[in-house]
Amino acid sequence: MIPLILYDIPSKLDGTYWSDNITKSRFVLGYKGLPFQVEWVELPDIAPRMKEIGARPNKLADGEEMYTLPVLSDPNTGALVTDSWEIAEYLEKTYPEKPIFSNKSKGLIYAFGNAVISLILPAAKFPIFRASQILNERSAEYYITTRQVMFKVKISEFSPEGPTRDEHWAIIERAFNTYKEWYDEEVGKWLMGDVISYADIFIGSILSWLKRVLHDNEWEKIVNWHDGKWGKLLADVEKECKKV
Ligand SMILES: N[C@@H](CCC(=O)N[C@@H](CS)C(=O)NCC(=O)O)C(=O)O
Repeated sequence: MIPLILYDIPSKLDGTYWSDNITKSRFVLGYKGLPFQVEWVELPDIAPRMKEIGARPNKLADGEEMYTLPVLSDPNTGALVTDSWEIAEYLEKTYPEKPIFSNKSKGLIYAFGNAVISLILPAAKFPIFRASQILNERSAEYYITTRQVMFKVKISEFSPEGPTRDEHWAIIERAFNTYKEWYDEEVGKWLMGDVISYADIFIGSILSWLKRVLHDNEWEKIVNWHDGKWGKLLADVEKECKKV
């Protein structure tokens, strides 16, 4: 089998990867045991590089088009797939062994992912601010400029220490309290009990992103909630998905 190619954004961190959306694809590839190589693309180079290889842009909520990563190229089939959800669907359809949407759970997991994001999104400016600090210089400059336009505030106002940061922490903690309630509905370490699914990969990718972009003492705070549940879940997902 020819290795697949995953297009990812580098950072200054050890191991380089950081983005939650791209980690979702890495985990699915790892879980399914598919060989792959990574091509690192700095943020300002995504659009020209994706145009060059013929990848399609993503559609944003407002209908605008934007080139985003992850993009996956599969030289075994000629497929070139944009967007982490479509990549998961493509890999499941093309390589059905070791399913990530068992028991026809794709629709439910799609809804689950949206629910997960909607709870944490109001605090996103905090991890986004931290992400701006771990990117390589060109990407950081691009990221800060584009996110300032997106949120219509200066990066220094994204999550200043004090009441704004405290509110972000309160939102994140409430989100994880709710995720915990959902996990508690089943016996077993995964959302679906004893079978790992894309739902766990989704949460695992968010945990991985938080662990990577936040400061160590900030990640420790999350690890200390719910008797260490989130650190353990991330370690379990990484183990199943052969941390790459
Ligand atoms: N819905 C997309 C979102 C992907 C996305 O937003 N990717 C970011 C990196 S995490 C990106 O490529 N941004 C490009 C830019 O900011 O120009 C997915 O799940 O793949």
